Amino acid sequence: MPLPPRTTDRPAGARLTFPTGFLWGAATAAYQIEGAVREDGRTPSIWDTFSHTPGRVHAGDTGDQATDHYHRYREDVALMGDLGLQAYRFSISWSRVQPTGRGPAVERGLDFYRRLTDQLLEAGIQPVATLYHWDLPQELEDRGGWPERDTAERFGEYAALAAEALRDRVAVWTTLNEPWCSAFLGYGSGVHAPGRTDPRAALRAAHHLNLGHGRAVAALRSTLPAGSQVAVSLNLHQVRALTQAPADLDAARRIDAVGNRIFTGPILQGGYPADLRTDTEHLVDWDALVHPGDEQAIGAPLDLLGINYYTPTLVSAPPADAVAPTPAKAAEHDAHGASEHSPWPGSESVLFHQPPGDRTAMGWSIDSSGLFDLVTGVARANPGLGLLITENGAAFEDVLTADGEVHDPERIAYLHTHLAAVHQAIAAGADVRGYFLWSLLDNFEWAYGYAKRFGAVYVDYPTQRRIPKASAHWYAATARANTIEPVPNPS
Ligand code: IFM
Repeated sequence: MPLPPRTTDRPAGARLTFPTGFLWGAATAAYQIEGAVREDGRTPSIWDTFSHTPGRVHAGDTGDQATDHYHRYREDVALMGDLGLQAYRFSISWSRVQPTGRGPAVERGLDFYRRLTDQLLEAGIQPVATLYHWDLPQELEDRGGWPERDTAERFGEYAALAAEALRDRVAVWTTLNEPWCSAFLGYGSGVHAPGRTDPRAALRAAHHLNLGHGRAVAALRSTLPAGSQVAVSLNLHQVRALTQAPADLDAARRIDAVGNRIFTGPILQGGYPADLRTDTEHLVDWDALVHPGDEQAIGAPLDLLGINYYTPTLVSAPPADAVAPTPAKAAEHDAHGASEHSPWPGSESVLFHQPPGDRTAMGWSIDSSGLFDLVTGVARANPGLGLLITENGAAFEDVLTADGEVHDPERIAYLHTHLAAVHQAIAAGADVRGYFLWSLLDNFEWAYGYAKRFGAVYVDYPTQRRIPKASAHWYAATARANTIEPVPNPS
């Protein structure tokens, strides 16, 4: 049943109120904020190794200290309380819980998450846990990493340990965060850890991440109390063709296949799409890679789907007379850093374009219509599935001014237009249950190190002082009111 078109039946100028119970939150990830990388039994993850490898991360930045959240979590939870957040999405560091990626849990590692979630619950903030936000224990990478099937089995085991420890505190879980980045930036373009550049390994990694998700869902279901909710967070690309020419439409189809449907196919639609298999059959033998029963395991029913959105993706076919693929060009616009290796196996020659208009400090174009189109499209394809926006936000060149404030009107405008798009999607029938701003704090932005600030709260790294930006105050007021003003000219 198609969703009705966008509704405009509100009186002009009326405020936009979100449904009662809409969850207002903020998100972070372990390696980006925790620091304390050698404490309480934690061992290196692939991001420790990668960030300590010269030339991999801007200015040689590492997550060794990050925002020191491991020691300052009480202060951070108090800040969340001041901002009126109702939910906090954090990730668990696998290397703290199971330092070698196998065997029994390290209680001291789990204790940190017990303390954090106790503190959240005391403050009336709902904890939402992500099991994997890109930080594979290095020892598992040394044994082959995500391109190896065993890593999926290890992930299922780790999920059971984490769930057992936190089952009485955490009711909402997501398995993986943005597996596209883990597979295709980690093993394809190599701009993320572990920095490998092998298209075959990237596709194998994607399947094993999916399988790991399936194993984790099974572990969570058998460990968590009834009523707990299980999800996955995908950075779905809102892919748009530059023109309606068949070749450009085919380029969009290809990127949709290897960017989105490689995950949504088996997770939500019963299996890998035939066109993806065809586009990549020169790289992997899908029949050998996907064992009998894998797609059923991966497709175990979910309670919620997490959607992470930042910017749309505009593509076209290469010119008919192009003599060679242009992977560098493609990678330039992969939204996570340039590489001469493509993160789009099998579709390396597709061209990526920068839409006109305003951009964030990441160079990502600002277009909230992409969020509306994405959410309504997902809702149409998955009737009955609850949706959460598990990440949305923007980096800008924030400056702490002499008055001790950070004035970030661009971020307020970004959040405003994107929240209006969420509201519009709900009005059009999408079952969006909540929104998590990325990010609570400025933090380690992966290959960009500390050069990009996504936080609603400014972090003065030398002193670790937290200063809520103007956008944090705006977001707090919005969350409290459960309402936004209409946007005069949405971007
Ligand atoms: O910082 C990242 C986050 O870890 C995953 N999603 C995108 C964010 C901004 O790049």
